Amino acid sequence: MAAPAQLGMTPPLSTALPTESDISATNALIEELKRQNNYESSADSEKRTVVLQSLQRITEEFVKQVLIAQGQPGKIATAAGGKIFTYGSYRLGVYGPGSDIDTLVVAPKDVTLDHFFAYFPDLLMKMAPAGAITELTPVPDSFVPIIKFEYSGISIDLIFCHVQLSQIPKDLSLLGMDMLRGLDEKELRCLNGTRVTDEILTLVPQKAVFRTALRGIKLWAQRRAIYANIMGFPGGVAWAMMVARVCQLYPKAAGSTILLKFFRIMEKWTWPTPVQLKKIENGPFSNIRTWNPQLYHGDKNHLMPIITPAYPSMCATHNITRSTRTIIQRELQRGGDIMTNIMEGRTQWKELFVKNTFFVNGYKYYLSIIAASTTEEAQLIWSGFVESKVRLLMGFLEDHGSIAIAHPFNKGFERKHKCHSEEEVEKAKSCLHHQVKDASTAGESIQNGDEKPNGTENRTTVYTSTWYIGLELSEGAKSLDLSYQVDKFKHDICMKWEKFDQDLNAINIIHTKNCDLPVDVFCEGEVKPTRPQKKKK
Ligand code: 3AT
Ligand code: MN
Ligand code: MN
Repeated sequence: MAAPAQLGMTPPLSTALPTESDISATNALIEELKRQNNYESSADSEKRTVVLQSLQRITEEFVKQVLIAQGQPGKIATAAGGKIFTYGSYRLGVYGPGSDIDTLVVAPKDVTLDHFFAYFPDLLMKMAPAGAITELTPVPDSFVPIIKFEYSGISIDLIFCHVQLSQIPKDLSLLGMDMLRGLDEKELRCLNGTRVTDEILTLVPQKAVFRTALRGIKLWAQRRAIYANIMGFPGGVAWAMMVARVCQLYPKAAGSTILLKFFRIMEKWTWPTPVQLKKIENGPFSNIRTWNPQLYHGDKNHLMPIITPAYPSMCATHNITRSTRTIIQRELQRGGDIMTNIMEGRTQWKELFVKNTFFVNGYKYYLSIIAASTTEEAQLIWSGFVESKVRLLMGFLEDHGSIAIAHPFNKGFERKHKCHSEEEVEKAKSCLHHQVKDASTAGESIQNGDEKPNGTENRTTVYTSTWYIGLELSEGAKSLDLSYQVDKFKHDICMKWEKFDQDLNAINIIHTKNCDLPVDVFCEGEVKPTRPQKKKK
């Protein structure tokens, strides 16, 4: 039998087959992942298949209706077809019970994005079983225009792209470059998710091994709070590419071995050498740029570049900062040490997945970044904007002489506050100390289910989202005056936003000592830091 073609830009480091103990460690990993509720039941997976079949039928009907409205004969409109593709964790085969299905609708050339938003929501409501579609939210103006909804309780992220074909064959493939012809940058972005996931899968030697290892890495990264592209950590695609690269280097290895090698290789990686799964391709399109640190100054600044394989190759980790790189490297080291112990039988998998201690035993000082609005709709947009800018504040903080590390928590916290007077509204927006101390000074925090519509009893609800940055001070740091950085972020970035509305939105940044952290950032069983006892004189 001919040796399989080499996957990856360098030959494997080892083609050794797994030993018995590698296999039993892998089985133990799968058992632990099951205990941690990482796999979905086959009945629930079957439900996903049914939903996707329905979305395929709705897509075909959508294309047909648009073309008929354009005056095409019914026969041609019906034959034009349309096809759905998936990307994200569903496509990679590493989804769990709570995962969404990231889905792309591909239509023929005469069907446009405007048609997608004009027709698809109505068709969903008409063609899906009664009551199956809920929380339907079209977001046409986002970076990637999207229709979000739940279908039979499964979250769907639906995006759209057309290609330069008048008929979509049932076996259409988006690999290669043929389908990129005539697309603008925005359209390319929509095809990109599917193209990247499909290509990653073709570049790993054993898909099942890759999936098991990636499930392990994703769970580890989530528990350690280093999973979130928007906050300066790798996202799902970046973690997948790192694992895929290790799979290429150990093509015959079992999942447990991949995890051990993952930590050892990534910990010692000589950044900014990029992680890439194949050579970067150049395409025939002069208007499309691919990642190239020799050519582009911006690309040279990437600290831990992980490059997507599908043309046009891009850096999936351009958000990583000096601080988050340090945090990631510490976690890789911790993970590597635990992995060695697991493989040598000295500890168990669950130790790798122990939750982070960002709040419990993290920092003495935190910054709380609070975005607030007086309506839920306004807050959705405002908090999304502020979240996408938190990394800029991290950059300002990193440039401050007294700060060694500005460590963001990977998720924001959403809260609601009932206010009984204008004064309380202002307080809830501007000073959130009441979360910690006295609820009555700036509106009560609303518990789930305790909500009354605005207006009753003269109440206003204030919606807030808060992100936390832990501050590690430089050696010998004395002053922690961050007013310049904070003001620049507030006034020059957040409040300069073209949609900023003084009557609806507010932004505030406050210093928070560990003992002043609100209780809801702690989970059951976690002990909140307490105020040090005052020394008696
Ligand atoms: P889950 O199992 O769904 O939690 P996932 O890896 O599928 O994990 P997402 O559904 O959040 O994660 O994202 C799937 C892909 O969608 C990843 C990325 O290519 C794209 N994506 C997600 N969020 C954004 C965003 N804000 N902007 C651009 N692309 C995004
Ligand atoms: Mn997803
Ligand atoms: Mn998604």
